[in-house]
Amino acid sequence: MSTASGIDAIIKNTSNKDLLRIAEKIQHNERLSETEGVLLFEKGTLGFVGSLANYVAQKLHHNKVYFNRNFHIEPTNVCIFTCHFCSYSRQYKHRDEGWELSMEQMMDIVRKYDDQPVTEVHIVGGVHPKMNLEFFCELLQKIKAHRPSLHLKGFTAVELDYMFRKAKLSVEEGMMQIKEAGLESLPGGGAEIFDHKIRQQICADKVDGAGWLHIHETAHNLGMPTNATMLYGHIENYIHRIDHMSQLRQLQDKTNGFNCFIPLKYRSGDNDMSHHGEVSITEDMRLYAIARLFMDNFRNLKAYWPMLGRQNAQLSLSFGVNDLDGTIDDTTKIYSMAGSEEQTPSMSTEDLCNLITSVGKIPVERDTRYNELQVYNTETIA
Ligand code: V47
Ligand code: SF4
Repeated sequence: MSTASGIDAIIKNTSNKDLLRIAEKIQHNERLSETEGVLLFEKGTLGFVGSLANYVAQKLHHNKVYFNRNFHIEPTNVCIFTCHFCSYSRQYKHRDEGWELSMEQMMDIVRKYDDQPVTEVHIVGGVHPKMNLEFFCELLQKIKAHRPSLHLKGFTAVELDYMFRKAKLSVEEGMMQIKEAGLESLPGGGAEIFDHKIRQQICADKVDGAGWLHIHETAHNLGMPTNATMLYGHIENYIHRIDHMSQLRQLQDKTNGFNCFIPLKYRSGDNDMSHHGEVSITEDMRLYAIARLFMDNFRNLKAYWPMLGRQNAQLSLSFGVNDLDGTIDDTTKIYSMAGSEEQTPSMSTEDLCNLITSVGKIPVERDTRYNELQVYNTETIA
């Protein structure tokens, strides 16, 4: 644990004057510049960034680690876009190799959870040319009618951009329509890396960084919280990571509409970029820690365990992470298809709580907006 005396020790033992200045800034709650962010990637050892990140996370959350009870609906993996890192999608011409769920099949998934205390459904998938705004508004209305208390989180900015353009609506008009149908918040997908040159090389044909940010800003202005992601560990460099986080930090200053930041590690299984391989666990932990230090206006840093693997997600709790997402079952395929160790990602509440308590932290069930629903202690874990 990095306590106040812990940070004094870090400061005392740091000889590099730039790193020392960073540690002092963290101690005094001052914002890091982009140059300092890049410097942390270049010079900050795992021990240095990890201790500082732990200090910040402890100050914000003490020992609490959040999770929620949710399930996923993935309407289709047929997609008109051709992101080179994606192992999940199938082109429209090869749609017989993929899946396309009907309205009834999706409602069957919702009904499967009728007796379970889930609070959120996360709806996300490929961009199918025949699944349009009208279709998804009907789905949202049906789910709300069936279970009004379920929070509807859905659709990446990539899916929304396509739906709105196809319906010939502005982002503002489209967002109002889908909110009216029941959508309450947006997941963070589709952000990848905002830098134009890198984006052109990995996912040229979908909404660009400015478009992604505009969709999220519009949602925030309508009172809908959203998440933010960053796909890292492929062809980007440290400057691109900091630029991405900086753009998110600026929007958060303006709207305060982001719930959390979720770094997504590029997984190399079975896609066009497989030859790039994957970054090491040390690099993952350094990234979480630096995100915690740089993104000073994001309270919540999430490690998405189905992507990272549960042991690495557990490790990240000592590097600034305070959220492990949810008790998802095997309805999410995006990472198992990209080579994650989690082939059928499912964890019971008990498993998740044990994973958290075994590193000395306190599991707290939250809702989508991070209201605390239940603080677990050893007696309440069942
Ligand atoms: O945008 C696709 C990523 C994202 C790969 O908001 C890959 O709570 C790694 O955004 N290796 C979609 N990542 C998933 C997503 C998400 C996940 C969990 C929680 C939330 C949330 C959002 O998955 C895509 C892309 O960045 N992705 N392929 C891959 N091979
Ligand atoms: Fe389609 Fe999303 Fe895969 Fe890109 S990442 S190809 S938008 S499913």
